[in-house]
Amino acid sequence: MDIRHDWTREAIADIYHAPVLELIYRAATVHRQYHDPQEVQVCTLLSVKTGGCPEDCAYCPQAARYHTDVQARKLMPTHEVLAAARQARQSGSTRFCMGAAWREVRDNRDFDRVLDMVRGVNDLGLEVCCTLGMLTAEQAEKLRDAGLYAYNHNLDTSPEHYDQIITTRTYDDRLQTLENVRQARLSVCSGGIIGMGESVTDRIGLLHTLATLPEHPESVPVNALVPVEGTPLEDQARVSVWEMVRMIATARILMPKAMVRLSAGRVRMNTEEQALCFLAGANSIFAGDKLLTTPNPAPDRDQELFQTLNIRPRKAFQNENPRVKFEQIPQ
Ligand code: SAM
Ligand code: DTB
Ligand code: SF4
Repeated sequence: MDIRHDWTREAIADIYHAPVLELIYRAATVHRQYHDPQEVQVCTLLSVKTGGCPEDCAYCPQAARYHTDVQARKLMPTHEVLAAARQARQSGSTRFCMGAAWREVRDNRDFDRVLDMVRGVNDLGLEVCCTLGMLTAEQAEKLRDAGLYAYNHNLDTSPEHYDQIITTRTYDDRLQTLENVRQARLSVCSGGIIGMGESVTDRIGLLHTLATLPEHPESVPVNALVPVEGTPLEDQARVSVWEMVRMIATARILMPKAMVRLSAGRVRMNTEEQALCFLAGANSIFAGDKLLTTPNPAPDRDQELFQTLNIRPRKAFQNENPRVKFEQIPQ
């Protein structure tokens, strides 16, 4: 099957609304054509700069304007970050993602320190990823030169629903950052969140935006909202596993080569539910008992999950190097 970039919303809706077992079967078939279904990428997240963020993302416990239990902290010292990265590698992670509660990257001393962190984590042989908010093409290039492998920047929801969730920046700002990241030949990680009160049409709209980008993101995180007390979305109802499955399966069919990441929300899913998500084409997870600020399944629970489902953690840098790919195939 060819990789398509011309998906219509109607075609995506037809896939999304297929009978769920048929949808899983189709997604599992695509998954097997492009990936080893026994292999799951294990990534670790670390919040290197927590809380105090000026943005108003309605889901986020790190926005300064909401009163949550998250305490704002300064940028972590590099040696502590590298100790956490070593620990992550020790426990089988091959990708290490550093998050900062920033609206955007600024050219200041903190950014220079993040560049040092990137160099250090890259030296450990881990795929380094950052999620630092908006950034310019020049900043993306600096990160790449320091050894960054991937940049995470989520579109979160559909263009229509965006201003219900965030008002302090626009969807176009988000798309511009993704373009800047691409221009620097970094691997792109971009996905969204379900369970924020969006309609199914919004979910289809998000998938449509991702699947019609000039190049599909190499990695697509699908998050279930973790409702946090003090945020405007604190009382949102939990999404059912079938909604996660439909989202993951549709993403897998639309973007066959991407790593589809079963991200936030695993803490409320049992083994059987997570197995359905892997069957539907998810092939990456975040490990470690914390995401950025909220809980994630304990390492021994994940070890059991991997044993029960006979899943193997994937090695680092197994994808073709996105930089090489970019150079070989002129755009
Ligand atoms: N400040 C940067 C930004 O917004 O791009 C990077 C960090 S931000 C916390 C990274 C992503 O985490 C968000 O884009 C959102 O998709 C996800 N996220 C944040 N809070 C969440 C929650 N409560 N539940 C699920 N996903 C969440
Ligand atoms: C993504 O899509 N999910 C991760 C990662 N990318 C940065 C973040 C989830 C955060 C969940 C809320 C928290 O722990 O603060
Ligand atoms: Fe800030 Fe990112 Fe949270 Fe939005 S999602 S409030 S930008 S840390």
